[in-house]
Amino acid sequence: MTPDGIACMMMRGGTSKGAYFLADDLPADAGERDRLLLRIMGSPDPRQIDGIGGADPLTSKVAVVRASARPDFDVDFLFLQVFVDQALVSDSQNCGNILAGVGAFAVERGLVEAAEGETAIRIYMENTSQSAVARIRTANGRPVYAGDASIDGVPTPAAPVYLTFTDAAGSSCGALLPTGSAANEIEGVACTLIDNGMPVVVMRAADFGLTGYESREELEANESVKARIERIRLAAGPLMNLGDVTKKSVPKMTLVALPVNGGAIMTRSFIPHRVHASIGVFGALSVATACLLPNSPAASLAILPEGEEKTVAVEHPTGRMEILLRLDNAGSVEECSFLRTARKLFDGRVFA
Ligand code: NQM
Repeated sequence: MTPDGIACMMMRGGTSKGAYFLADDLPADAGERDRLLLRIMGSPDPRQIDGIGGADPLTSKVAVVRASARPDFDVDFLFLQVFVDQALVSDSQNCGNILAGVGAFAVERGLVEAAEGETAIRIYMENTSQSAVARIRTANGRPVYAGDASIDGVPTPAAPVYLTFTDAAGSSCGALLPTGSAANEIEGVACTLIDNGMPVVVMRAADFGLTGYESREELEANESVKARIERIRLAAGPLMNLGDVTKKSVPKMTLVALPVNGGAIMTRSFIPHRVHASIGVFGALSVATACLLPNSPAASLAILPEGEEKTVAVEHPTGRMEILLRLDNAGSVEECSFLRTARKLFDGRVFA
């Protein structure tokens, strides 16, 4: 189908890994593009043996990037989740981890001219029609990947990538709290249905008879908890203006517990059928925001620093994700920043 292959760069973005493409190198027709991406990643197959996907939702991701025609942006970024064991490609969610590699990719492909020292790239996120600014290290016209910034979930330090968002609320649900309330009940479980960059249902682990400190493997082996969480997810979808979410990777389902590593809250996230090895960027932002809402199930467990500008550490199975939050006078999140890292892994041609 593609005898000469397609230009593709594999990058680690934050704690995820994906195939990055220029939009012009992929078919313009979405159906044709998705069929090609399934073939490239090797889906559907739990091992993705006949493709470059890593047999895990966190390593079966695609970034499609183009020079932006919008006046205030440098590039447009479309995120696509390629399901591992189903023939599905979804644009219904964004991904802040894969976003962390977009700035470097844009410089690598000549879409953005690099400044000396640091380059700020203004990114339009097509999935949610929202904006991000990524600040990356650059020298001699190229991205710098080596550095001493560490993020939990990645064993090697690398150059810092700072991501800043100012308009994350209601990314996919139309409102931060699509039901108008921070405290809802589904199947007898107290839930916050929230969207500050990612639709997430936040619930107390204790309400499932769990501690919230279980391993990814333990939770994935717990069939009755998984079935209950999926029932709640399917009920939450329409309440969050997401419609029937049977075939969607949102909302994410996050269980929270008291923090134990000096952070604000402990989490375990179902994304939605596997358990995240850490937590997504926007996922963490939505959970941190739920902690700020007085009547939410998360607020009763969260230990939050004082002040209108605060670092909230969301604990997860492999460490913590720190978010710098700036609140407005009403106590709502006005701006937030994350430290991530990214690394080019290979650049070549991929065959379908
Ligand atoms: O929430 C995984 C990831 C993500 C998403 C997922 C993400 C985010 O870690 O911004 O980054 O929740 O499916 O890549």
